[in-house]
Amino acid sequence: MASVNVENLSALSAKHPKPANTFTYGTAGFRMNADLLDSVIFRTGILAALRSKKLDGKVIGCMITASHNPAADNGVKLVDPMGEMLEGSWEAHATALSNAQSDEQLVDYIHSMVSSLKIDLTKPANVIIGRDTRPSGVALVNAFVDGLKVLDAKSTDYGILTTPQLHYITRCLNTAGTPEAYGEPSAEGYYKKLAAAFKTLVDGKTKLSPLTLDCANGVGAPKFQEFLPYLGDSLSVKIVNDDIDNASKLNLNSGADYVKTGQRAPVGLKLTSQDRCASFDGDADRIVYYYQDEDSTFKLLDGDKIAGLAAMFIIDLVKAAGIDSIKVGVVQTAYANGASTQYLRNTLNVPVSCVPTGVKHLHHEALKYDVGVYFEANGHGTVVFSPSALKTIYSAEGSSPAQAVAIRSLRALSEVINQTVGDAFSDLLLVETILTQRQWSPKVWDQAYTDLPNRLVKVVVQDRSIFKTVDAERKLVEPAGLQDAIDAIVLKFRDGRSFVRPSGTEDVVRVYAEAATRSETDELAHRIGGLVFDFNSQGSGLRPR
Ligand code: G16
Repeated sequence: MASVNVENLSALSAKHPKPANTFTYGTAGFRMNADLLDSVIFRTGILAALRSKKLDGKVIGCMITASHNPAADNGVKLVDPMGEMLEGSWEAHATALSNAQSDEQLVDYIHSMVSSLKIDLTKPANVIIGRDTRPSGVALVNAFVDGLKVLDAKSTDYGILTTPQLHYITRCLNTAGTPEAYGEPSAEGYYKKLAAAFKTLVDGKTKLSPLTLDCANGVGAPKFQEFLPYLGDSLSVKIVNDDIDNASKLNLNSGADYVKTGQRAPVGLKLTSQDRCASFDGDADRIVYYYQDEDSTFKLLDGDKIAGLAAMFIIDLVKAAGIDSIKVGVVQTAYANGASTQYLRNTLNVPVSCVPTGVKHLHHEALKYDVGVYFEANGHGTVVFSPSALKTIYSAEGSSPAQAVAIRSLRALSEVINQTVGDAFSDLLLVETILTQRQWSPKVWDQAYTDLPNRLVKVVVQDRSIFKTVDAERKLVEPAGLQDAIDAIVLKFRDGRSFVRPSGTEDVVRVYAEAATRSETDELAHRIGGLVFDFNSQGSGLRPR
């Protein structure tokens, strides 16, 4: 088939009419109220088939999820063959296909891609599909499969999975039988790989007290339950917020985003001073930890704290293994707490890069290091080992028993970490490994540095698309004048820092603020939020303050 079968496309497309809305492939794919998604997901199916054909039939992943968003939303993201996010340049094609106004425009765009990207439509296409627990997921999978049928793509539906499991399986399928084979391509294979590595890492160490795990009433709950038998008695976990039968409870007053944004414990979890707690988000690709201090203060251990812990541990391990030629680097976004960046640069002496929000940006930057630790403050991140670092780790023998132990730990660490994408299960095991090996409480972990007080607020505006940023999202260039007004306010606050950017997953503008004290931070966030709201809701420039 050298061109699209237009009759077939029209028949399938008629089942998925496009509403009047304009769509954009955002921070993590298309994401919005599920009622608007049918045509978008159908067309994303066409794109997935084209992507697979372009890559000689390699398996492309499709995850139907809206992650941390409310239950009424849903979304779709595509996964490239090695388990990473869809190549950036294809996002524009996804956006264009989703906005084609007619079948003719759709066919024309497909043909323009075929010709400009030299896609051979006679090649096979293979796509796998996973979804989270949202009730809207089933119909959206069907819409996606209809899109695949336009180009005769072969699909396998893996049903309910966490997002990172879908990334893992995609990579396993594409590397099977090669020297880079990543594991068995199934949820079971994933559990076995992670559990075996974790058991090696904590072998012979005194077990920690049980961890309380908030699963946001999402897919992480049944999947972690499924995972527990593989971990055996190596780890004790008490799962809370596991009600996936009541869809409206998904992410409601619970989960990593709620805990990070509100800096408070989720519902369904009574925090006491002895507890070590963690929260997943709705599709289990983010995790944050927390505990309560003796004076009953809530203490958050977010993605920045996890990055600091992981970097510290890996640096120590490569030294202990006698292979400190391996250099560690850390990637953050503008949301990283200023104190965390200072700790990484000045105490751990590691290079730190800052990139725009979205794990796709962090992942690419992290690949530049031998071992790249990347985490967003919201708890989304992982560690990637370069092929040469892995070669060094796997060929090292060590000249003392202590070196041999460290080498064994590094190998197991590269297995316990899901290197395809941020993964709450795998990150949990990484943190538990370090705390177990060090016999640290969360409080000891927290002592590495003290966070500057910070506040994240969402501002609902008329049109978030008018907000344009540069400098890794730290400065606004549009609307004109707004950045100057922000700067003028920030100057009045001790250690003040604030930036404004449009969300790529929710219909809001996010405002981040940091200052010397909690009350100054709250005031700064409030004033910048007010500025943004006034500007866009009135559409008439800045209100004098
Ligand atoms: C997604 C992305 C993250 C990003 C988050 C918020 O997370 O994968 O990298 O930090 O959205 O993005 P934004 O501020 O643009 O809304 P998730 O867990 O929702 O898939």
